Amino acid sequence: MKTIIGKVVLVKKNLLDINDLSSSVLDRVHELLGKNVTLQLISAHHPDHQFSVGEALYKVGKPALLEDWITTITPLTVRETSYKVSFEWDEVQKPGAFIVQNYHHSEFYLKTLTLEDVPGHGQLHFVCNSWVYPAKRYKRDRVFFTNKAYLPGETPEFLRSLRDEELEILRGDGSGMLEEWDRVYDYAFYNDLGDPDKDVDDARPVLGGSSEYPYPRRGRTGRPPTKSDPRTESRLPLVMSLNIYVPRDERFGHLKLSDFLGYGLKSIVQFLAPEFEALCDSTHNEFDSFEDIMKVYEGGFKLPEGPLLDRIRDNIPLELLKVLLDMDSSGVAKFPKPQVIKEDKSAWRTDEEFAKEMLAGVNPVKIRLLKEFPPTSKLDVQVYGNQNSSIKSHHVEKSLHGLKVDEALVANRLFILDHHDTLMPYLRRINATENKIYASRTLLFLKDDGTLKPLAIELSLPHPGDNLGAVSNVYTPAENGVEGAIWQLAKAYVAVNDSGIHQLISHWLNTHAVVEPFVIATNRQLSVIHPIHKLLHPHFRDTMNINALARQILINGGGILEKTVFPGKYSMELSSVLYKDWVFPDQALPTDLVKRGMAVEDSSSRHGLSLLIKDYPYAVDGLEIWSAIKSWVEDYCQFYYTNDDMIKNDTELQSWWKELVKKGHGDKKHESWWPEMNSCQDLIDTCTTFIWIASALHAAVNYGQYTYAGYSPNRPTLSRRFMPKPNTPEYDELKENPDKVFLKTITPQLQSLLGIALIELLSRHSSDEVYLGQRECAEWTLDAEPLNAFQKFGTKLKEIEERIVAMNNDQRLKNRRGPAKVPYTLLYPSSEEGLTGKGIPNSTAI
Ligand SMILES: *[C@@H]1O[C@H](CO)[C@@H](O)[C@H](O)[C@H]1NC(C)=O
Ligand SMILES: *[C@@H]1O[C@H](CO)[C@@H](O)[C@H](O)[C@H]1NC(C)=O
Ligand SMILES: *[C@@H]1O[C@H](CO)[C@@H](O)[C@H](O)[C@H]1NC(C)=O
Ligand SMILES: *[C@@H]1O[C@H](CO)[C@@H](O)[C@H](O)[C@H]1NC(C)=O
Ligand SMILES: CC(=O)N[C@H]1CO[C@H](CO)[C@@H](O)[C@@H]1O
Ligand SMILES: [Fe+2]
Repeated sequence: MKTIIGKVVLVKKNLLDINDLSSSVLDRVHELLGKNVTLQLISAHHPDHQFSVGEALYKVGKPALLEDWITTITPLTVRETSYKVSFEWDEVQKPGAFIVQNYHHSEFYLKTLTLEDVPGHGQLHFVCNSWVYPAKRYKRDRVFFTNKAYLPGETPEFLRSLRDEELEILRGDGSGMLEEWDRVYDYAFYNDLGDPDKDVDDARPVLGGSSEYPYPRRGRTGRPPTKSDPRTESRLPLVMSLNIYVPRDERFGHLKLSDFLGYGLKSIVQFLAPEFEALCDSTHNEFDSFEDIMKVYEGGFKLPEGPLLDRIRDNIPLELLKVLLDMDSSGVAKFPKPQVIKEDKSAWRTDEEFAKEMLAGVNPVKIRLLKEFPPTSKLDVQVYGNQNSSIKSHHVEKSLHGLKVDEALVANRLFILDHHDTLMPYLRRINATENKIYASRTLLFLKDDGTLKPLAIELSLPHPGDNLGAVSNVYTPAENGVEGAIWQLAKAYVAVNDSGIHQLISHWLNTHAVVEPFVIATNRQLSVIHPIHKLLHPHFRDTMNINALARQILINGGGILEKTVFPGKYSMELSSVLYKDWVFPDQALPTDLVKRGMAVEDSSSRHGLSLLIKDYPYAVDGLEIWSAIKSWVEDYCQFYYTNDDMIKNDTELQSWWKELVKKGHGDKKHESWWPEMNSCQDLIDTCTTFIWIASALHAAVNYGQYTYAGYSPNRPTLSRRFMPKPNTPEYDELKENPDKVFLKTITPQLQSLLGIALIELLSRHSSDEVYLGQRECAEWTLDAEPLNAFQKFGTKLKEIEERIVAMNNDQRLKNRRGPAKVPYTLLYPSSEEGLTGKGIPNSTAI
């Protein structure tokens, strides 16, 4: 009998949860009563051991105790504690897995087990990263595997049944309400956003499961249905929102800012929102001047005394208020100054900055090459009438530097930000609310110096008669007088439009929502020892958790999103309509750029693409990151799969892909929308696109929110009046006091503050963020070649950082800074903690 010494690293619960100090005391009591934590190694049967058919192929060793739980005083500074464990071992085979039993009172977070010297094998690592609850919570044992990756067909015989059983546990049986300690990954529709039991007005359509409202699936929670509508799931009370079910290991497992963020979001909603509408009506809810707005950032802004301020003071600890609203006890708020106004307070008003932000702002993913003039509509003529653009050559030719429209078209110098077709079908309903918006088209011209200038903005409303088309007005640039004021307003309407589409589509739908089915399908179908599970897992971190929280308080009926973006209660419904256009392979950056006409294929160029606007910072940096991800994925996949048959033969991989398409994105299961999974290339393309979406694409549209929209006049989220028409009192007011009219039109004061507080939270990096090219645990796999390839990936990302810095300092690249002098860093891979406007975390985590 030999002894193998092991080291277990874990985090006790009381360290993560300051409200639960009693758990450590109770654990000690249990320990004194002889109830403890045991580990048992699992190996193959001894080769010369006889066993009959049907007998388990593996052998479970004797239980070994975690030693010194009582005497190991939990240090308060270091979060992890390590324990010694001594196994008695007489097998020849090395262990391939272990079982852990927790007989304590409370759960702990098990990080790793390291066996120091396995006879004949040396050191052996088990990477666990999982919450282990008291044994009575589980029907079957908790099993963890070594860090060697195995394809299903190559799994050692004795681990095979354990591998399958573990997946069965994770899939669950599809029934019952899921509890805190459960680990089940299952699918559900977005049917928990509304609350029909409260009021008809609080009901929302079920998103997902119908051709009218297709949607990606979310994680199932199994809460009972509402009384009024059996198809709608009941909601958790707001005070419970942080307890919404997600599989245990998907919850923020770390003592970090994101816990704090969750708490912060909840506080904003719980204590600010209820009074909100009443307050907005009863208070003078306008900024009176741009100086007034500046006070928000310069420390002179005070919330009016009244119920809101009282509520805030009574309910939110001062410490939290400081972080959330930068507010002191007297109600004076002071937000950090967003970068867009740091260097120059008024550069945001220029046409150049307006256009530059379409290439290097927070929503750089919508601009397209204009291929026909005037722009046309794809809306159904029978329903909507003629929705083609009313922009004429005479509107734009004065600004084309001597070119005719046709010449500019042929020279690929006309671009468009087109928000016409998307919103037109919703305009009547939205305009019947307090929000007044237009469908918009913005035409731009590519100048010789590589920058864009806006040529014309068309704002359209539906004709009052059915299918009679659009009523449109075209505005062209003007600097002074009332024309100048009108032009500023026209740009603001476009910005309102763009900020709503940004938040709902570019951000929420195209990253957060579409990623979740991948998280679910992977955990259900690919074992933790499957190499593709190991590849993708880092990119899942916190996504289910933040999405669950979002359903509770952000995107729900009456939540912050509906309050702050222009489609109001139709917001989520609109995102469902746009999901109809979402196609997975088109999310690959090169494909997206080509589809938008922003690049053409060109095998002689770097990355095989030639950009039509050479200085398009999102695309330039994005392609670098894209190709770094791609080579990493190639190196990794080619190590495990040496031919296409291995892909077809991999049963887990095939079930995974089938389930993702048929269930996870089950409303888009048409095969032509998806790549097949028959070759190494299919796998590489799929994993590259997924990693791109979850990491870089999300970073590009998320972490710049405060930079650009933290100053609401630059990216207002609401518009409340239409454009003033000549010979009206509003037009006269515009002549006299254009700023005042501007401020009366865009997002009002309190909604602005709510919005600023929200995006400040969302733009932050937490202290324990893990960036692209980094791993939390160096022993994440045993296989040497993937480890080397990963190192190469990290080195490449460092080189990209240097290149980005150099480009940002290059005066010739005018779009990298623009008039507001904000360097483009949203795809700069690493970052520090906080509000930095850069960094690509591995996953869609906030
Ligand atoms: C819109 O323009 C396209 C392209 O010129 C044309 O084919 C179509 O008939 C126009 N639609 C209407 C309703 O006039
Ligand atoms: C915003 O965009 C949508 C479609 O993308 C459009 O229908 C809507 O009218 C736009 N709103 C404004 C204010 O221009
Ligand atoms: C695929 O599976 C079949 C049957 O299990 C096996 O005979 C074949 O060798 C496998 N091919 C590859 C490339 O792994
Ligand atoms: C970050 O992303 C890389 C690239 O795929 C991944 O290998 C790594 O594990 C991730 N880090 C963590 C721990 O999330
Ligand atoms: C200008 C405009 O189209 N306004 C319309 C907005 O919606 C309301 C309600 O449908 C109409 O009455 C307005 O005419
Ligand atoms: Fe996000």
